[in-house]
Amino acid sequence: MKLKVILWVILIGIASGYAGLRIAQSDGLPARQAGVETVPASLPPLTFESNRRISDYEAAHYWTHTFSSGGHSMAVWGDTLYAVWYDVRNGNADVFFARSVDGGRTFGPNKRVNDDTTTSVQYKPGIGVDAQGTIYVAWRDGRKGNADIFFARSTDGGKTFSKNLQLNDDRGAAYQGNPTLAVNSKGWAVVAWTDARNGKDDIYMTVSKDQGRTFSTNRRVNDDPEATDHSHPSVAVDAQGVIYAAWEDFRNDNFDIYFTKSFDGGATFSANRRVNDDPPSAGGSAPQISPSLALGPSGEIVVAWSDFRNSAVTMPPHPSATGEEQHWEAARTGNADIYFARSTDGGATFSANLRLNDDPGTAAQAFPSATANAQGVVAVAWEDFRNGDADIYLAKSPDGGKTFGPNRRVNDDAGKADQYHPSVTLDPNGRAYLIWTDERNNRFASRGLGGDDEGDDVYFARSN
Ligand SMILES: [Ca+2]
Ligand SMILES: [Ca+2]
Ligand SMILES: [Ca+2]
Ligand SMILES: [Ca+2]
Repeated sequence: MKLKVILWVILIGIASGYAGLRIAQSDGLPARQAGVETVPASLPPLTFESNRRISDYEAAHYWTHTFSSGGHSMAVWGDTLYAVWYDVRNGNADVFFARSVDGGRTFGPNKRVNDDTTTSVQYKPGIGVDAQGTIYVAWRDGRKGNADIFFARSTDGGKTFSKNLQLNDDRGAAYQGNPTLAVNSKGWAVVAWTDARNGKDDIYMTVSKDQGRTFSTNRRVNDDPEATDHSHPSVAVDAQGVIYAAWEDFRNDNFDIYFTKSFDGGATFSANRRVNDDPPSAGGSAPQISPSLALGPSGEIVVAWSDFRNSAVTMPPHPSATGEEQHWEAARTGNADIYFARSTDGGATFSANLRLNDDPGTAAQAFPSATANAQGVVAVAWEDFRNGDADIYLAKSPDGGKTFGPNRRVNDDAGKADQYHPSVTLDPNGRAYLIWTDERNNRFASRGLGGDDEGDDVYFARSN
């Protein structure tokens, strides 16, 4: 698998004339500058407990991924934590679930969520939990011979999951993938995904207003039916049922982050709005990808994404059905940064974009996961190459995203292994919980020698 990925990266590099491949990112810069700490008074220093492996197969024995569109594959409910990912321990990719009932000190056995008995593949799950503790999971599923969006829920805290339900309502064999899921306190579940039923990639959505028993007719979210590429959505729904969505959008012939909302439960959507503020003429061709959206307690809408405005990288559109690995590797090239914007007027306007990573170098930052709690704490996690290999970093805001404390490294391994695809969630006290894909137990990857074939693990950390 690694060889294939490297080949793709080389091909992309040749095609785009870009020479700054991942190998060139070991710039030897220190992890962070000394003496620039700017912790807001209301935030204690951000430190983490020892990392824990939560995938329960033999370490580094299979490949796994914690990727979920929008970076929402971890959820918290009281002292209980839920995480989902996919791995190949059964010889084909399945969705797995783990639960901790003690705030992350220990996790129970991993549980498979998909109920097919074939060798079909299940990918990229997202998770949510409502105020009653009902757990919702959506993922991409190949059991019908093409990519579809499937769903299950658990009303017993994850002991059992419901019979799986297909959410996309098209007939035929079109690609559906990269689902993202959000729930609100009254048991609405919103699922959006990339959908090729019209012959190119659109964003589609469905909504359940009965705790996941039934779902609405699918609706297209993007308002430019002629344009080619829309992918990687992230959604949120507030207590009143207003739905918010962001995604990466190629309507301007380069990737931008677009946003919309729905006041009628996902039947209709507002005019789509661009969130990134780089000017179209100067650097406006820079790709913005991988949005993650969350809601604050006072109606704040926060969005984090990966941004190439400080980099020479261009990223062509690609069919989601075949281009995901290319896209993942391209997202990790150049001087990609994590950018952030917030809206306090319901998405009518967004703030000036803010760069969240505080490294002085030109390393890549990619795949942000944004979350907010009911007290207005915002956290954003991402994968970060400032130390030469991929690490997980986190930045936290005490004030709904107005200001952020310094970046903190989350993973505690000493080697050169890569850590990928974080998801973060916050409890009411502002404690952060994260999962990610970790190669530290891979004896080749931990020495910087590659070797995905040896496998990787799902790791977890919580902040102090
Ligand atoms: Ca399909
Ligand atoms: Ca752009
Ligand atoms: Ca960067
Ligand atoms: Ca690392």
